[in-house]
Amino acid sequence: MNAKNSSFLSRLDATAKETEDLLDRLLSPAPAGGEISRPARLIEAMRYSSLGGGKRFRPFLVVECAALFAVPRRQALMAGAALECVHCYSLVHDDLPAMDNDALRRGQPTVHKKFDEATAILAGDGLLTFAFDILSRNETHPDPAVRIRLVRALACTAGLGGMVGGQMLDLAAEGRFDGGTSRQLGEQEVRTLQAMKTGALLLFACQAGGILGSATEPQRDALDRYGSAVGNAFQIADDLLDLEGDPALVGKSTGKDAVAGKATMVGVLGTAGARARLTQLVAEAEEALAPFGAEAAILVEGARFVADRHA
Ligand code: GRG
Repeated sequence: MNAKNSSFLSRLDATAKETEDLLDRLLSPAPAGGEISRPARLIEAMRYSSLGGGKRFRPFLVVECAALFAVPRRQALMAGAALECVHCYSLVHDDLPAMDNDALRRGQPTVHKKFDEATAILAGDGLLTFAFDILSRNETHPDPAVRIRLVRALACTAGLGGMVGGQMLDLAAEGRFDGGTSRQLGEQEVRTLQAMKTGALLLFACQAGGILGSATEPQRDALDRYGSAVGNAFQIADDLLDLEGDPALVGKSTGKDAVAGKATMVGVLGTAGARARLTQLVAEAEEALAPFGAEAAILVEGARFVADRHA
């Protein structure tokens, strides 16, 4: 590990710890203002789904993009915590028997295995809606117009035209609604599917920094280009991990994409082609950040981390 890499990892780790502490506070068993009660089994499952694991790379992106505009860290952490709630919900629902049917996540039993299926569905629903509660709080930003922009951007990112839509395309490509016959997608179709299913949340992380910091249009464009490249790279790295990763390091079962007939960039470009695309995406990410100069060095490291990750 070189010095640059170790300083990146310590900043990632610092954001992960702060996000963990914040989620621990926000998801306390006591009801918050406006709530009637927090049922013990539900809050336990929501805490199990969202605490004690995960790289917290999405909150890291929010915090570091927001830092380009000198946004107070506590505000960026709130937006990062909201995004992490959506991410954790997606993992809980993705692991369900009706979706990917996984028994292991982050090296632990998945939520429906640890609790039961109904509780896992409700824990996911609870985390998704809680994300919007977090974004709407004064602590996230004192200006309600900024909070509304965050809420709308996250809703578009997570829903029909973003992650949920991407998951639908993914299941359709597997042949779920077509008698089990998987369909070979072309490169552009796989790109669209992946940009929606995985890329959208990573792109939102970068956009959120700009929204919190009232970025100018050219600055927003730069963050969009960086976020798209990182989102794209993240999924390709994930596809490679599914093919070649060590389940003990990845914390979940691997080798499932080929069995399920999933549409992946590795399937379209081959392993060498996918690796070449990763290198190109890291270069695109770096180039997009050029207007921010040295201030954005940590985000360049972030793009490299995504491409090289082993877990
Ligand atoms: C079920 C609505 C719904 C959506 C599911 C995100 C998603 C859509 C499915 C997850 C499937 C998957 C493994 C996609 C690859 C990208 C991804 C989200 C990997 C896991 O993210 P990490 O590596 O996880 O950031 P940690 O554990 O570090 O938080």
